[in-house]
Amino acid sequence: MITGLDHVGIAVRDLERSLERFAKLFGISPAAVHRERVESQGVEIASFTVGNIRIELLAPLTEDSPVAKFLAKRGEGIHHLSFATDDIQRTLQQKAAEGFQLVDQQPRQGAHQMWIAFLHPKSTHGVLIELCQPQSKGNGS
Ligand code: CMX
Repeated sequence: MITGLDHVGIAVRDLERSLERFAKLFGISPAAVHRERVESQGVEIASFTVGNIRIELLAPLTEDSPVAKFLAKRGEGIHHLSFATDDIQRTLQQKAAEGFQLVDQQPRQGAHQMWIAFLHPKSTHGVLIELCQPQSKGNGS
């Protein structure tokens, strides 16, 4: 079951400059920013919380990563919406059975010690949807 919005992913070219800008906008202190490299996804992230929603800035680590392709094709902006699920494996199976196109057949390791898996934007009206589940709440299989 999908239980709520976990975070909004925003693709950026320059992580430092965009972080400075968004930190000013939302009044975020450097200590409240989580930084992480997710090599498997080819991204470096900076994330922070506004109210109860996490904002995740994503900058590409390599030129062939999905975020680099996105920036080249569409420019900076909202890259994905991530929704929390209490059982990511089951939710993936259910969404596939309902006709949604899976990017990931199996959950993968993402930032913040989460299992993550994507649904293709072609099957969700142009919005890249991520499902996520904390690794502490199950092994993703
Ligand atoms: N949102 C909406 N549409 C998107 C998109 C996005 N984030 N990324 C790509 N698209 C669209 C493209 O614009 C293109 O549309 P058109 O055919 O109309 O031009 C279409 O999807 C295909 O795009 P593509 O550039 O040819 O890219 P691919 O098919 O090779 O890959 C996708 C698209 C979604 C499968 C790939 O980006 C992917 O696997 N994404 C999931 C992984 C990911 O994004 N990781 C980074 C974040 C990691 C994290 O959060 O930790």
